[in-house]
Amino acid sequence: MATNIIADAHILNPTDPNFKKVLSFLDVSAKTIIFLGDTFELLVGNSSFYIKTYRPLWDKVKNLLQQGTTIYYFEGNHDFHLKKLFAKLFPYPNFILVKKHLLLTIQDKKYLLSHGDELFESTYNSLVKSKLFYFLANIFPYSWIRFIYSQISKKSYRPSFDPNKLLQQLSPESADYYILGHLHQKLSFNKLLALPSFKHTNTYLQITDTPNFLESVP
Ligand SMILES: [Mn+2]
Repeated sequence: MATNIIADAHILNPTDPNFKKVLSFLDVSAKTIIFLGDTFELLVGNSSFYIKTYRPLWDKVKNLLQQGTTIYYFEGNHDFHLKKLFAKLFPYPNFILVKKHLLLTIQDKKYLLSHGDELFESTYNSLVKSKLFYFLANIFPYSWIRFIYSQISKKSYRPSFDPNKLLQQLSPESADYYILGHLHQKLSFNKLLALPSFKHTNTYLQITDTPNFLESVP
């Protein structure tokens, strides 16, 4: 059975057509589902606003977890500090929150997965992912988070990159494939695979014995 991965869905709000696409993606049968970061345009901290707003998605994920699907949720640079929120929503051992990267073995091959933002130095990233901001994110009302976010997030889209350099940065961890999101661009370069943004392409990566890009969600 397959492992299905999406990256950069950037769900804006529950009326975003993209929200429905993510729900349909969850209908594709899989043993393991991986959200590889930036699933939401903004999901930071533990606000009950998120629980109400995205209820259909949480219900679907919960159902899958109860049926035995393994779900990994990688934090990106738009969705992070989610430990408390997800501990509340998904108290299941087969729900795994990943803050940076993870080495997974799938059908005897080693995959190093990361949203990818950790490979790019950014003051924005180190600031908002700091412990201080984690603390603030969990006590501030949602409207404050949104305001702060709008002030500091502007630079965080579509980084320019050199695939050789990325591979060099990743290579200390040995793997058969390195899988990233964040670049918003489909890339297949030696062992490096980057997912295009799900938001713009409806594309996901399916791993069976090898990884394959699948171009649409039913
Ligand atoms: Mn990103």
